[in-house]
Amino acid sequence: MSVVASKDLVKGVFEGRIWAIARMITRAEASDRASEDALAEIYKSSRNAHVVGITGVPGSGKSTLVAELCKTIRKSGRKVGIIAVDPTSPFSGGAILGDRIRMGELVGDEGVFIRSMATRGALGGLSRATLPAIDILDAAGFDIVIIETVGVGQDEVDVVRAAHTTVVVSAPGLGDDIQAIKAGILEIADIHVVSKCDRSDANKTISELKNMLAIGLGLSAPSAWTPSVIATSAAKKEGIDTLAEAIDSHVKVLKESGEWQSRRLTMAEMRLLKTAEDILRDEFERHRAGKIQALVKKLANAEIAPQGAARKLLEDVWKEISL
Ligand SMILES: Nc1nc2c(ncn2[C@@H]2O[C@H](COP(=O)(O)OP(=O)(O)O)[C@@H](O)[C@H]2O)c(=O)[nH]1
Ligand SMILES: [Mg+2]
Repeated sequence: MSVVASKDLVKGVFEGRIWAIARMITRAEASDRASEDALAEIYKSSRNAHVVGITGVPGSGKSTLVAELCKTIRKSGRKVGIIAVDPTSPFSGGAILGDRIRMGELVGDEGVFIRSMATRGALGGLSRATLPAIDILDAAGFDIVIIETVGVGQDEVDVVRAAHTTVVVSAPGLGDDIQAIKAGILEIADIHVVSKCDRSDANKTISELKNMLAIGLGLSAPSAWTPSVIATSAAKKEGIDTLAEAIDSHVKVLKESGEWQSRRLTMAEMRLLKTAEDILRDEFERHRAGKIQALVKKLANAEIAPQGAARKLLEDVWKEISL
C-alpha cells in the first residue's frame, strides 16, 4: 500500500472520504509523533458531532441496537459514525466478525462509517485511539458518533466523559436483572434502555429498573434532564424511534440549560489528563530499559525500600525525558 502524505489524508478526511477516515484512524492507533500534526489540525476543526456512548454488559444487545438506531438516524439524512470498543475481541477476533455481519446492511452506505477497536486493557474502557477517532469522524462531517463499549465497571466512567449522551443497556435473561447495578454504571446513564423487549421476561427487568430509579439508586448530579427508561426490541424494530428522539432531546435540553457547555469542559479536562497520562506512560516505558536491573537486585536484597527504589528509578528516567 502506498504511503499517503499527511496533508492529503487530512484533506480526504475534511472531504468525508471513507478511505481517508479509515487510514487516519489507523495512524491514530499507531500513536506515533508523525501523525500528531495531522491529528491536531483535525481536532481544531472538529466540534459539531454529537457523541453518544452506548454501554452495557456483553450480550445485552448493544451492537444489534446500534445497527437499528443507525438506520433510524440515517432516515433524517444525518451521517452516523460507529466505533465499537470491545476488550473481548481483538481486531481479528470472531466477535468483531459477528458485529460486521450484523451491521452488514449498513455497509455500502456512504453516510455510515463503522470501526471496531480493541481496548487498552482486559477490563474495558476506551481504546487510546477512540477519542482521536471521534475527532476524525467529527471533522469528516459525521453528525452523530456512536461509541459502543462493554459495560464492566469503573472504566466505563471514561465513556461518560467522552460522550455528550450516555445510554446504558440492560437486557432480560442475563442473570442479574439490572446488569448496570452489578457493573456500578446505573448512575452514568442519561438514557436507560431495556433491550430485547420482545421477550416475555422483559417487563420484570423494566419494572425493576424503574423501581431502582424511583428510590434514587443511580441518581446522577442535579440536571435539567431526567434519565428516562426506554424499552426497545431490535428484533421487532420497536422503541428505536423513541430512543433516537430521546438522544436528540437530551442535547436540546442540555443546550437550553447551559449544561452542554459544562459537559464540554468536563470532556476537555478528561482529554487533557488522559493525554498527559498517555505521554507520561509512553516516556516511562521508553526510557526505563537498562535502569531497573540494579534497583531490582537491591530491592530483592532489602538494601533499599520500594518507595526509595521507585523514586530513584523515576529520577533516572526523568533525566532522559524530553517532551
Ligand atoms: N430476542 C431478542 N434478542 C436480541 C435482540 N437484540 C439482540 N439480541 C440477541 O442478543 C445477543 C447479543 O446481541 P449483541 O447485539 O451482540 O449484544 P452486545 O454484546 O451487547 O453487542 C444476540 O444473540 C442477539 O441476536 C432483541 O431485540 N431481541
Ligand atoms: Mg457488541
